[in-house]
Amino acid sequence: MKDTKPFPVLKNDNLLRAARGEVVDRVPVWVMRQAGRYLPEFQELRKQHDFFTVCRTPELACEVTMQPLRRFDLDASIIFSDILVIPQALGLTVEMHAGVGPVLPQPINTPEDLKRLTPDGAVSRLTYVGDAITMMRHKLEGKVPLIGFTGAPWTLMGYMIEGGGSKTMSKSKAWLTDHPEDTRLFLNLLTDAIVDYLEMQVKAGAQMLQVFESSAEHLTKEQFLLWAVPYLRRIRDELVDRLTKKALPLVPMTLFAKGAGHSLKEQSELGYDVIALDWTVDPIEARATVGPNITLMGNLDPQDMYREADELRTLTTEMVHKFGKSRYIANLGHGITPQTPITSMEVLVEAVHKAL
Ligand code: 1CP
Repeated sequence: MKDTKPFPVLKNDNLLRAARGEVVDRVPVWVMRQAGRYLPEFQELRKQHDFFTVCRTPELACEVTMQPLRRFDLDASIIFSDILVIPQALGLTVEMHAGVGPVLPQPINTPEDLKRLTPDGAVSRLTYVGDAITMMRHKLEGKVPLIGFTGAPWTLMGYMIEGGGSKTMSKSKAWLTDHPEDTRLFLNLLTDAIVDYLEMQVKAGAQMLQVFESSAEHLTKEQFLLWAVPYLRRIRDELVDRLTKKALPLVPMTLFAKGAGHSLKEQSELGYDVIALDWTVDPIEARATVGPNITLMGNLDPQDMYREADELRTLTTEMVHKFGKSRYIANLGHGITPQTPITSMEVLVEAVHKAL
């Protein structure tokens, strides 16, 4: 039976206040992939359960989501799942291979293959994510806000064509020139599924949303503006429209377009509340580019987590000083990597909170 009790009152809302440009008690900090392989308790649980079983079983997804919060004084939680649950809901098989990452054994090779996708009712095959979100809101007891997320259209299209991660994305990039009309169809199909999916997450209790355009790094600026930006805009516009019409909470949204530091101005004009930066972007330049009315998130180099504690502390403090206390959420510039020492997370979180 569905839990319909009201959610516990939020005690630490610094993340949401930072996203809305309100005054914070302390700079909020969380870490992309904060639940994951660098945690021994995650490794332990993964020995017993397949990756997508964890995603599909709300009790397990909540347990993993909770793991980093037990160890570190973080200001946000992010529901445990993966961006590739949308391709699964669209009818593709996705397997998680140890040491390799996601593998899609029957990728989309030609425009003809798009007929294999099953967009009708796709969101109804993702209700397990909503169930995990609702359960997690109760288990959090209002400690910190819960973030929901999705992959963005270009990034998802890439995995679906390449059949997994790719260093060059050469097949998907070939579509942009060889099949521009089918590319538009594909990206629009994904955009529709994403809007449904995000609306469902808000209904389930997500208090903030993040859109991961992780494969933006493969596009030229011109391609990013043509093949990513219009769909990112549509996601934001249609979601706001739906949430407003249905009197659902207008939760803050973050856009993380990795490798698209060349287009921060354009990103800042899409309506997202927060723009996440990868580590190649200079905080001072980013602020000058986007102006004062948008929140920035980031952007420590994940490799800095392998430095000595003193060095990491200094780098983190310097970063927070550059961004400042208003309209800022501290994070890494991409996901935390599997060999990161646990102590580095402790140093990072403490240094952020003490910096200002
Ligand atoms: O075996 C394992 O346990 C696999 C490791 C793992 C984990 C812990 C994968 C495989 N996904 C995840 C969880 C995950 N994925 C989260 C959980 C919430 C959190 O704590 O942050 C999130 C937000 C994601 C999102 C995700 N998956 C992205 C976008 C963010 C990013 O890193 O750019 C991408 C690109 C993926 C695909 C994916 N899933 C897993 C891997 C190893 C990858 C990347 C593969 C590649 O292309 O190299």
